[in-house]
Amino acid sequence: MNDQRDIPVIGGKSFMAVAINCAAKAGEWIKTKLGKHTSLSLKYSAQDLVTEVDKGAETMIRNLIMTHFPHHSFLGEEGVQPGPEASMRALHDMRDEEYLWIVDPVDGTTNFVHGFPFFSVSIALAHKGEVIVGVIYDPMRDELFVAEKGKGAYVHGQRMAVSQEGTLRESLLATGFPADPQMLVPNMQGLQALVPQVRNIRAGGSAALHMAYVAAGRLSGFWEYGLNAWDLAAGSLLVTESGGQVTDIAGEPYHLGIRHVAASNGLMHDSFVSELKKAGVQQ
Ligand code: 2AM
Ligand code: CA
Repeated sequence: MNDQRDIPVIGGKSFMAVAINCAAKAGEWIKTKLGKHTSLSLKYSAQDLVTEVDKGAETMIRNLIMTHFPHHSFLGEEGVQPGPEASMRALHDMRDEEYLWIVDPVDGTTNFVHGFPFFSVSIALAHKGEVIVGVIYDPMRDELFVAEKGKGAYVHGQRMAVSQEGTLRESLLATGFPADPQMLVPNMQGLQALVPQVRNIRAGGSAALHMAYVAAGRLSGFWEYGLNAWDLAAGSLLVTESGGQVTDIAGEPYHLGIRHVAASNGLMHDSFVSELKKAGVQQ
C-alpha cells in the first residue's frame, strides 16, 4: 500500500467524514479537560498560550488523519515553532502539497485556559493550495460547522447563509487582539475607525469560530491581523460556501498565506475594507 491510489476509499465524502470524526472526537476530549489542564506555557509572547490539551488534541487528530490518509501532509499549529516567521516558513514549505490537512486543535486557547466557553477545533483539507473541506467544531455548544467546496456549508445539518446587512451601520462585526504586539497597532486603528460606524463589535477570542459565525449569518463581518493558516483555512471555506467574501485587509482574495483577514457577508465588504484602508492599516 505504498501508492495513494491503492487506498480503497479516498473520495470527497471520505475526506469530510474523517474531518468530522477528528473534530468531534478532539472537541469532546477538550471539553472534558476544561478547567483541568495541568501545564500552561508561553509561546511567542506573554499572550500566546499553549497547554498539554492543545498538544494532545493535535496528536489525536494527526494520528486519526494519518491512519486514513498516510500519504497526506499535515500542518498543525503545535507542530510549528512559535512566531510569524516560523509559521510562514512552514506554510511556504507545504502549501503546494497535493493534499494538506491544516489543523488548529484548540482555536481560542486563552478562552479555554480561563474557562470562557468560546473555543473551537478547526480542520481544513487543501488540495494543491485550495481549501476543499472545512470543519469547525464548538464543543461547548455542540455546534459542528462543515463546508465542502462547491457543495455548500451546513450547521446542525441546515444549510448556512451569510447575513443580509448591506451597510456598515446595520452590521455586527467581530475582531481579535493578536498576540503579536506589532499587529496590535493596526488592529486598534481599525477598531477606532469602525466602532462609531457599526452597530457594535465583538471580540470573542476564536478567529475560527468568528469565521463560522460570519458563515452562519450571526456576524456581518470579522477582521483580524497576524493570523495563521490554521486559524483561517476551514473558516474561509465556510464563509465562501455560505455566500460571503474573504479577502485580506487590502481586498485581495483569500489564499492560504493570508495573515490579515477581512471576512463578511459580501454585501458590505467594500465599505468594510475601505474603512480599514482609510485607517491606514493595510499591512
Ligand atoms: P489560538 O487560540 O489558536 O492561538 C484571537 O485573537 C485569535 O488569535 C485566536 O484565533 C488565536 O488562536 C489567535 N492567536 C493567538 N495567538 C496567536 C499568535 N501568536 N499568532 C497568530 N494568531 C494567534
Ligand atoms: Ca491553537
